[in-house]
Amino acid sequence: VEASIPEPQREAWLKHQVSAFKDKDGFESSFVRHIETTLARSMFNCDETAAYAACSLAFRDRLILEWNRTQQRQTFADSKRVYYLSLEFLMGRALDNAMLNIGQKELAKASEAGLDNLGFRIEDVIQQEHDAALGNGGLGRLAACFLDSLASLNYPAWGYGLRYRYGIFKQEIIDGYQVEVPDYWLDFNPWEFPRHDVTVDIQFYGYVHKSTDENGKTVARWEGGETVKAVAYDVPIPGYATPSTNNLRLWSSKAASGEFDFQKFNSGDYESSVADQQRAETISAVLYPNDNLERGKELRLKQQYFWVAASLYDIVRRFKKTRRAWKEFPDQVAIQLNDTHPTLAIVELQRILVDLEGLEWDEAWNIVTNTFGYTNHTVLPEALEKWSVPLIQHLLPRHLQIVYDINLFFLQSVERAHPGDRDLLARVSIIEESQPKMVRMAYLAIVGSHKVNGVAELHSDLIKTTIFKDFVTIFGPDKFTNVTNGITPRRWLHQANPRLSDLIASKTGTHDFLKDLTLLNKIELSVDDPAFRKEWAAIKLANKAKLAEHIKNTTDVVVDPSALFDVQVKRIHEYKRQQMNIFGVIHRYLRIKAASPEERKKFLPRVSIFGGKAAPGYWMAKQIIHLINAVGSVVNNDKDVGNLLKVVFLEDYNVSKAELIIPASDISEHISTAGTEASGTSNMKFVLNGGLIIGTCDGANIEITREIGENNIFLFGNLSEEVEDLRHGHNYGLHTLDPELVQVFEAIEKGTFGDSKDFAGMITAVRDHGDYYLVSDDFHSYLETHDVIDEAYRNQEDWITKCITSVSRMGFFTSDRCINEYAEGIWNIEPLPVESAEPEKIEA
Ligand code: NBY
Repeated sequence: VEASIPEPQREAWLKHQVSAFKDKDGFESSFVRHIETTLARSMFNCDETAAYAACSLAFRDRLILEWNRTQQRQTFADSKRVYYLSLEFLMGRALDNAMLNIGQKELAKASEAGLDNLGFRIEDVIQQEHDAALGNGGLGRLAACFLDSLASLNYPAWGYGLRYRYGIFKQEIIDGYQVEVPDYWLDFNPWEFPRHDVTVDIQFYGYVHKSTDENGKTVARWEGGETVKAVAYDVPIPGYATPSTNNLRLWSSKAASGEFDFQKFNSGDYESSVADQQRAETISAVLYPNDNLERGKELRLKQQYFWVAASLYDIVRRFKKTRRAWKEFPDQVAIQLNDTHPTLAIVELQRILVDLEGLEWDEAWNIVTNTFGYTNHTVLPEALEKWSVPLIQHLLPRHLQIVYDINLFFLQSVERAHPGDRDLLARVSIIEESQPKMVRMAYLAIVGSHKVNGVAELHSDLIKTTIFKDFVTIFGPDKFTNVTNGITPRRWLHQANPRLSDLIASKTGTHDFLKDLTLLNKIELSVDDPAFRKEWAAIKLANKAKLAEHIKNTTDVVVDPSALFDVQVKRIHEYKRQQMNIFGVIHRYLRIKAASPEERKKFLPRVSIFGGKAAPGYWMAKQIIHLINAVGSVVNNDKDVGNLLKVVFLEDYNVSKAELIIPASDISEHISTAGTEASGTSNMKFVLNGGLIIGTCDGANIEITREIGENNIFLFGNLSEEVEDLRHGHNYGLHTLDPELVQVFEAIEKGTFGDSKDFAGMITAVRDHGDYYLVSDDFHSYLETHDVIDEAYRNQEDWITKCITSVSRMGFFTSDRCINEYAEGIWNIEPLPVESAEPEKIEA
């Protein structure tokens, strides 16, 4: 308020209001101006990198204007906001998305105008951009899809995350092994705005002083031992076909004393002043590259607190400006915790309210629990976060006291409701009585939130009946809910597969299905239209040819675009069972080899495509990558096999590669052990792009089947209810290996794919260590189902019918539907209509 321009001078401002380019000519002029001024280049030294920069800056100008207006509108309307706290935002590229969401890609793309007229091909310019890869996999990409939907649906929403200097590592495959290379992505990033004036000092370590105030009340004051500065970097998030442009705020860490400590420097202690600076900057330096594994590192805990404390300070500062009473906080603020990574926010808000704002414990706790919602993304025990009590004691001494108090009051209430049940108290205690003691973050998140949700129906049922069972008894079933995941059709259909998007629009009349995905059902009426079917098939073939070109360029393997493309791209993990897939490929290879030349003619040509990163410390995952590559080098060079089977591992799978690969798939694999994949979201992307899927009865596969019909999906394998008994059986020696799997193991052990010692771990895990992921139990059913797929693919007419029908029924899986469910069932917020109060109009 203090910084705003006084009334008499505003006229000059309004007269000079900046406006965005409106036509091709305006775009060209903005482009050239940025080349010549912002970038200090000219037509004599403008390469594709410069063209990308200028094009981005031209579109960014438009975006910023809407972004400012949206923020003004939201501040003026003063309605409830939602804050999405996520340690990961897997955004991918921004330029193409911005052009499409703003709806002005045509201006830049039209032939003989826009970029073309200036000497560039738009596709090449788009390719110049480095992915923003601040995430591992599904959890991070879900956060990015949610931001797109929140803006597209006009919800007042902010994302809060960390501005990692290094995102997920770049993967290189060298001699068949994964090698990790750092991902330095900030060289030129026109999509972020440093806010050097928006900073927060964050404390670590130190001591807690307790004293008694004039009313005899005990007050705690935490005096930190180390201070680090959080600097805000803002990223505009454009909505699709709406002016709404939301904000993603990423925090970067920096030494509190500025560049470095001048006092230390001047007194000759140069080294330690530099060391302080580096220690501070280390906090936001790198994304932890594990998915579904928690390792309890001190730096990770520092990252979590740094980010949570800066975000809460910011949120509370914004709330305090409205001068409302504290009890109204949950009417103005909803905070969603993306997994347990931000759970310290619960403790931090309680600390702010009690220690700094002087509220009574119960009043504060009421505000806290009404503010937070917690989303769980996994039931895997190794992925459930726990932090050691001594570590928290050391780093955040006051927070540990608050955690103990939260636990004490919680256990007291449990004791009142279930007197004498000592086992129950021990089971639900936030503190695990181990050596050392541990804080169970999921339990803390449940106790400190008003809603807990899983991410697909089966998963939400499982958390209620297994890992969080006791909490359903304590809080009742209504605290637990389901929001099945979704994906944004803007990036995952319109941007990734423009021809398919346009073909659909030609049948539905408009591109309105991108805002209301249920409108896809209209294309089912055209399922028998020969011209439509022909174009549908032509688009798939063209997408496959484009991927074949990429495969040729990056791996030297030549694949036939008319072969069946069988794709599994996702993080490499034993529970996702890429090992079962490659064992299946080996089985197919052995069958081809054993067949006579006559019999070989009956095989359907296949290309098996893999992609995905292994966490650097995940030895078994790396072995799986190595086996896939070893099988590829044997199979792809075997004259007996020819085009009947090719095996490809695509390096460095990321969001941009996904946009290339997914539209080119015929069959994709979603084959996790039943009950282990919380939802999966790429399953939705593949079906939406006219591919079919082979999958287990797990995660969202089950709901996809319900929507598209069981004739349109290839399900196989044991059900989640059977998993426990099967595992139990294995441990009591009732494990007889599937005979076809035995043949596969024999081939590997004979050295068919190189030194068999390299792959011994994968074999022993199944044969000797209890086959925890049930590879052998599901193997036969898996192979049979692939034979069914071969037969189905031979009948191209039926196949295309299945694809069209499936796409038409995918409307449910838009992230717009998820966001509306969260808004209504968890956040209690409403969209802010764009035609509502425009501050400049009112004030002018
Ligand atoms: O979240 C994924 C689930 O595996 C997938 O089934 C679901 O569809 C998706 C969205 O709900 N989980 C996931 O991607 N998890 C992580 O990436 C992750 C990252 C870090 C840690 C744990 C999990 N960690 O503890 O450090």
